[in-house]
Amino acid sequence: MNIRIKEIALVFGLVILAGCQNVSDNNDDDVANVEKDVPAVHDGMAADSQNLAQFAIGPKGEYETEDFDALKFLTAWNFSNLPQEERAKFYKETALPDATLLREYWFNVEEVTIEVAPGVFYPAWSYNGQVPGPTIRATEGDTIKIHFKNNSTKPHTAHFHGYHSAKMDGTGGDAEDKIMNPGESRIYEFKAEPFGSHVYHCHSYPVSQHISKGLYGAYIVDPKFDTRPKAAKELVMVMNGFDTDFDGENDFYAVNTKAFAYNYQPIHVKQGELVRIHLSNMLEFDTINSFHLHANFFDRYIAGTKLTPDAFTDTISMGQGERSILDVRFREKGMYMFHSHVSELAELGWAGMFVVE
Ligand SMILES: [Cu+2]
Repeated sequence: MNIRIKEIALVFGLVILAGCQNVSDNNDDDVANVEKDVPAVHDGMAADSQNLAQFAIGPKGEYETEDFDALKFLTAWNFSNLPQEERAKFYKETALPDATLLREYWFNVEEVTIEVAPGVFYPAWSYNGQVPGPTIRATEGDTIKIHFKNNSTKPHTAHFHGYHSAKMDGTGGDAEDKIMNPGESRIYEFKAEPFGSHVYHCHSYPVSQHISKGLYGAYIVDPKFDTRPKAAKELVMVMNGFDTDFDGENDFYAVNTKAFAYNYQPIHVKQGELVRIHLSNMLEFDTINSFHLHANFFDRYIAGTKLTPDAFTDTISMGQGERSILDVRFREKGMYMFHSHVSELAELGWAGMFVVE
């Protein structure tokens, strides 16, 4: 981490602390307005210096573009974020005789510049122009058919976690499993199974480069017979990061790409309702990532592949490629932080806020 990045980390770290001071007031603009709330100096020099420092440095800058709507991404799957006419170009459902669905997706690999922190732009490789890529969602037993086109300048694939044949692996390992050169197209087809909260990503080589550049997304398979409590709200969170100076280390971290996205725009939920988070870790370069929720506990379903929880906790750690479903009911109204409990990652962008109403 270079000195400039450390300075940004300090500023963002203070943003988090400043955000904590506003729990009593649920105005979305609070975090951006903390500089107005500098406290008066009281007795006790050291404590006041600390307070002043934490309040005097507020968030620096605003996002310059609206290239990716991190709030919409939370609840968008199967291209549901697009207007119907546009959506039909990328997603199609067909009922099959066995009462399952054929779900077809059109995936284009494109090179795009994305804003990963206010004023910080990153040359990404993307599925359909966005990082993370579009969330795929099906019911166990459905058929997934991906119409894959490489519209970029490097060879790419799509490798889905879940059951599939070797020729659909997206790794080039099978004679029929071709890595797609620039301009080439192919189809990936497989049954949606097992149920769980999975991921997909490019498996072209070096994989570390193709993942760190942004080629990944969430792939959710709902159980055919679901005995879990029904969720009132479901949220897709992909933990990621960006090496903006290309030194093999991440400089910014996030859930869903934009550093502090949910500090700028907190996630609104209702007291007592069941909120289900599909959490995955697609962070390259760092060996561990984590999720911590303040003042509440959640049921954790590892990989979402069972109908009974594996743990009841407020903090989990996951390596790259791991997933969990987190079921939480917020007990009290107010503003609650969530962030990586790897503190450095939180200070560099992987932090956000829930507003419980
Ligand atoms: Cu790739």
